Amino acid sequence: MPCSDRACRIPCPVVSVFRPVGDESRRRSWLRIHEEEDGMKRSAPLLVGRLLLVLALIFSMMLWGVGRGYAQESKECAPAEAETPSGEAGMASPGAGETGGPAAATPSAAGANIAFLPKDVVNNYFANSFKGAQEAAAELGVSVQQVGPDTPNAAEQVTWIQTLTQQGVDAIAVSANDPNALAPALKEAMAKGIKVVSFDSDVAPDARHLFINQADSEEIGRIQVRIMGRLIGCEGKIAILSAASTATNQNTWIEFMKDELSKPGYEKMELVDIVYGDDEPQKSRDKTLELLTAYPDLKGIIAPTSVGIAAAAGALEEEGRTDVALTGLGLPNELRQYVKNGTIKEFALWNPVDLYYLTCYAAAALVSGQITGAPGETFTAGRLGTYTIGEGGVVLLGPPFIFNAENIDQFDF
Ligand code: RAM
Repeated sequence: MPCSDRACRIPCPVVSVFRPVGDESRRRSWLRIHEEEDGMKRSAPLLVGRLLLVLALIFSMMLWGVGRGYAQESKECAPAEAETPSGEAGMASPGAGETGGPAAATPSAAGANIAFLPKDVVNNYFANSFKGAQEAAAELGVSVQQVGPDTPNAAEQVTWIQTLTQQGVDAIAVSANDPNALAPALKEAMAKGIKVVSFDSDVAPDARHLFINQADSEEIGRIQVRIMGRLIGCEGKIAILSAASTATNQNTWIEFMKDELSKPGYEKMELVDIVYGDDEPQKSRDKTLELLTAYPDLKGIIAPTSVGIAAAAGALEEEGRTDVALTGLGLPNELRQYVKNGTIKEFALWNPVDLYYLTCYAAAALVSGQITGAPGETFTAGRLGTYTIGEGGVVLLGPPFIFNAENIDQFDF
């Protein structure tokens, strides 16, 4: 009988991602846990002496692995029931994007002007993914623009919201550097008839019509701790390198990381610090180096930010700190070299191009009046299929991906 993720912990499940071929691959990805056959169970019954020898060998290998900062096995620290509501191979169900059944009418917002206002326009996560909005815009006959600060800055986002409101755009899609600081300006925009969609990083719920969430926030938070647990054998000091201290998305994920760490199985993992690199490469690098200095026996860093994880990877590589495990959220195109040279073994993300694509469709559906943002309403997002608005006006893109050396070359974003 193969080892079940919930039933046993050693030998460990190997987590990998696969994408189905053809159009389906553009709509949905799944994460599956391929359970490795238990070698001992495949083998013929062993003599007691041989068994003891094997166990002693495994034990000493584990000790060696933990000693150098990496477990040689993909050991899960704690069962994953809480974050697997659908039971789909250990990951959250998309909860939206369902296809099949009668499709909702295509929104007619032709001619609308939709403005995207990301945390900043320099970050590749936003800059390179805007093409998803452009793709949707071409299909919908709407026009899109992306504007915003050069560095993540809530005050500058407020100024941009005011400018866009004066320009009379039809919709603003915003990834917030601060959920509350942006709220008054967004409410003013809404009062003038502008549709407001938050994506990636939410604003206060009464300051937008919809939030397009890239994946279940709880799952995003927990999965990063679970990966780290596997990497360090569930033991050692870890730190979080975040983005802005006010960023809604990172702060939400960090709360779920802390909750995951409070579960039985993580007793020997200690979160010693949370630092903020503000999604700026140099600051993120400096914060990484400060962590290494402050905690010489640090075993791992979780960076739930694409800017942070790339900067941390560069710093660890330069410092030759192969004893410090690194995971978090990042762009395959920015982390490929670090995955190939072993600095990062696994990290997570979703498809940010699809996030822009979906956000554009949602904004158009609001502008056309097809939806108002109420839970239960549905809209169709082109190649991604039909989505249903959930509680709190939240739409989920889908489950997160896990990237590793085996699959990273399949992704180009
Ligand atoms: C950075 C930003 C963004 C986040 C990604 C993972 O690019 O902080 O908001 O979603 O990382």
